[in-house]
Order: sequence, then C-alpha cells, then structure tokens
Amino acid sequence: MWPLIVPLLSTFPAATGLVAKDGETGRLPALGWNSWNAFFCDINEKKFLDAAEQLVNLGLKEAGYNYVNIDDCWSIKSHRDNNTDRMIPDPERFPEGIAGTAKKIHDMGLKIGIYSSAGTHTCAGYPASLNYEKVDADTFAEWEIDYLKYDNCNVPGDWADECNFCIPDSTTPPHGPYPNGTCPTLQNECPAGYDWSKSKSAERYRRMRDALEATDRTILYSLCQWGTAGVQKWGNETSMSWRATGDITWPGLVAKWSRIIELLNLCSFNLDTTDFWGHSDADMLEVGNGDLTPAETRSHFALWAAMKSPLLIGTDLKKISSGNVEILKNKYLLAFNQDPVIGKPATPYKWGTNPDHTFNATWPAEYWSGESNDGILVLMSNWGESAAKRSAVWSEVPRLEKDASYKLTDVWTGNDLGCHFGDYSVEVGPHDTAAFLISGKCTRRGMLGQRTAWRDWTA
Ligand SMILES: *[C@@H]1O[C@H](CO)[C@@H](O)[C@H](O)[C@H]1NC(C)=O
Ligand SMILES: *[C@@H]1O[C@H](CO)[C@@H](O)[C@H](O)[C@H]1NC(C)=O
Ligand SMILES: *[C@@H]1O[C@H](CO)[C@@H](O)[C@H](O)[C@H]1NC(C)=O
Ligand SMILES: CC(=O)N[C@H]1CO[C@H](CO)[C@@H](O)[C@@H]1O
Repeated sequence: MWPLIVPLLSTFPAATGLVAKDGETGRLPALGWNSWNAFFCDINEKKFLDAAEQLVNLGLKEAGYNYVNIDDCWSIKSHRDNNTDRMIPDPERFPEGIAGTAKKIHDMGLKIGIYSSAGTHTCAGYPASLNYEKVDADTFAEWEIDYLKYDNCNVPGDWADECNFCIPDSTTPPHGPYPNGTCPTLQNECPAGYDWSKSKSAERYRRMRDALEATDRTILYSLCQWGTAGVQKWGNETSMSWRATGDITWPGLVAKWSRIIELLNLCSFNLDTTDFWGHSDADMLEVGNGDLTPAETRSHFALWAAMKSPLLIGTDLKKISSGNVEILKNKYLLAFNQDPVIGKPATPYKWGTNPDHTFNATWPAEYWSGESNDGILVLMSNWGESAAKRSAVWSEVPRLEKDASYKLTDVWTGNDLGCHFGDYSVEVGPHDTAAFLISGKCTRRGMLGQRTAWRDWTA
C-alpha cells in the first residue's frame, strides 16, 4: 500500500539524501563495537561472535550498544566472483559467509556492520566498491547487513578532486582542516568558497548512498572520509555520519593520548554540523586499549559522548576491565549522547587555559556544556600534567542564570552534589574531566556558594 509510507517519507526534506527506511536508524549516534582498533586485519567470525556475546554479558547491549561491525579484511583479497562480480567472503575467516555471521549476530538481538572503500581497493588492499556500488549494496542488503563503514583508500587518478582540501599536518593519515581555512603547505588548494559538494569525492560517496537507497533494506551509511574534501559541508546530505578526522589509531600507533587530544581539538571546530540524522564522527573508541590512564579514558569517553560522536567500542571485550566497562556504560553520558529530544552536541563555552577558539593539538577547549532532555551537562577538563582547579561559573555557561542556585549530579559517581549558587569548583587531576549534570534550579538557598573538592561532597 504505497500511500501509507508517504507521510513518513514526507517528514524528510527532499534534498536530504539518506532516508532511514525504518524511520529511526541514524537519527541518533550509532552505538556498538568494531573490530579495527582491537584486531586490525586479524579477524574471523569467532571474534565477532565473542564481541557480540560480551556486549550481551557485560550489559553493554542493554546500555544501547547494538552494532557489531566488521572492518577491513573480511573478503578474498585477490578477486571478485568472476561471474557475479560480488566480493567473496574469506571462507577461512567466515566459513558460513557474511550472511551466516549476520544471522548469528541477529539471533543475539544485535545488528551487523560491514566495511568497504570508495576506491578500487580497501586500505588493506582488498577489493572495494568504486564502480561496483550497486552490486555491493545489493549484496550487503541480501546478507542482511545493517551498517556500512565506507573508507577513502585507493582512489584512482581519474577520480582525484580538481583541487585540494587543506590537510595542514602532513603526517599520515591526514589530520583534517584547521579552522578558518589557513593552510600552510598545500599545492593546488581550492579557492575560498569552492563548493565541495560538487567535488569528485562527494560524488564517490553519493554513488554508494544512492546504491544503498535503492536496496530494500535500511543500512546505516557511515562515511570514513577523514574529514577531507569539505565533508562537513556535504556529509549530512550524503550519510548518517561522517568522519571529522584521520584515524585515531593505525598499526604502530595504538591508543595514544596525544592522538586522542589532537582529534578532540579538530572535532571541537566542527560541532555545528551535528544534529539529528547526521553526526560528525570523532572515530572509534580506544577505551581499553594501550596505556591510557583511567583519567584519560574518562576524558576520551566523556568528550566523544558529549560531541554526539558515534560510539563504537574498539577493544577486545574478553579482556576489558570492569572499570572500563563502567565508563562505557555511564548512564548520564549515554543519555546525553542518545538524547531523543535534543540533537545538538555539547560545545566548548570557554577554552580555559588558552584564549577562546585557539587551535592547539595538545590543549583543546577545557570547558564544555550542552543542553539535554535531563538538564545541562557541564564538562571541565584539565589537559595539564598536574592537578588544577576548574570552576564552572554560571554566568559563563550558556542557558544558566548568573544569580541562581542549581542542583548538580556528579556524572561519574551519580552522587547528588547538592545546590550551588553562582558557580561550582573542583580539583581536576591531570588529563581528567569533571562532569556534572544540572538537573534543575534549587528553590532553597541553603547551600549558597559552598565549594568543595570534586567527589568530596558529603552534605
Ligand atoms: C577468477 O579470476 C581470477 C583473477 O582474474 C582468477 O585468478 C581465478 O582463477 C578466476 N576464477 C575462476 C573460477 O574462474
Ligand atoms: C541533517 O539533515 C537532517 C535531515 O536528514 C536534518 O534534520 C538535520 O537538521 C541536518 N543537520 C544539520 C546540522 O543541519
Ligand atoms: C598549546 O597550549 C598550551 C597551553 O597553553 C601551550 O603550553 C602550548 O605551547 C600550546 N602549543 C602550541 C603549539 O601553541
Ligand atoms: C585567527 C582567527 O581568525 N580565528 C577565528 C576562527 O574562527 C572563529 C569562529 O569560527 C573565530 O571566532 C576566530 O576569531
């Protein structure tokens, strides 16, 4: 009955690309698990089933993490099927094919994602989807895939953009744009005002969007386009999420705090593009990986959640510590990330140590706030190497009144922090982030102006 679906479809602007056929997929940031940060190419079906089982056992599925995403290296490397042109799942890694794995993941009440690239080959050199968009989209739909991560490797010369987007830091992978278009070293930079939605990059990603649209399945379309080619301008009409930066990790660079803080700085300048249905993606989580301290892990997760990045766990869930599971399940931060009423992310309201809007890869903004259905979330970070005081001053925090008393809840402990008039100060450890939710105004003025060390409040 065609007329029945018209009202649903008509709620989406016609110019907007991807329609979620189920009316819901992609409206909020995706939550789940992806193999890359944990295993790189060393994957097989068992690792996905283990991850799925652990999502269930650890209560992460219950908390909302529902995608199990296969990254690079899942197919036969040498060729496509000579008759059908389809990619061929590696029979040793996936003995029952991707469709077989998908069935098992679905039977656990979870969704499954797959990976390809808008080039001739994936980043690890496997067949990829440029010029095969239709056959691949149809194949993924037939396998009952729910999510596609679409990378940007091995773009042939005839698909090169006519001019270049600024990638100021020349170390690979690319680091994405500086704000204000200042590009120190680029050859053939596109002129100011260039319409990046007309670029060949945008066209490569639109082709797969259209192929996915033409299937009869809802497949969340996630661009892994490294923040290049002005994707912040066309990502939302092309996809449900798009990467703001280069990778958070690659073989040889695993879970480095320096990389996390660098990405946070870059992402902090792209937050106005995120709202319902389209999310600027800060890349997959490193929670549980490398030598991140608990403070660094808290900051990483809190800021990624607050920016409304998709949250894809990237660690071996058979080895994760209970402390890290608790961070991933933080109910206040997940509620903010998955807010059904307010789609905008938290943003910096003050840089703190540095002047506002400073672009600094080791010292991004330290004071963040965002509105949510549950109240105002405030984050105060300390990027220094020793503990320091951080003060949230109501007159500086958007939407708060200067001369008012607010009720605060500590996001990490769930403790009621009581009522605070005018401001709230805490001691924050190195690389840590204090986080609290302002859930309402206090009517009594009983605790005016009282200050306390973070977490020491017992009143
Ligand atoms: C398919 O093509 C590849 C590469 O051209 C070749 O190595 C392989 O033997 C062919 N397979 C079949 C079944 O024809
Ligand atoms: C992205 O597109 C959706 C419609 O698909 C729209 O609701 C949303 O507001 C857009 N985001 C921004 C930041 O404009
Ligand atoms: C980044 O900010 C910190 C803190 O102010 C400062 O010490 C450092 O020199 C800055 N880095 C650059 C490259 O300006
Ligand atoms: C140096 C410079 O021009 N900085 C500007 C960058 O853009 C922000 C707003 O996006 C301005 O507030 C800064 O002044």
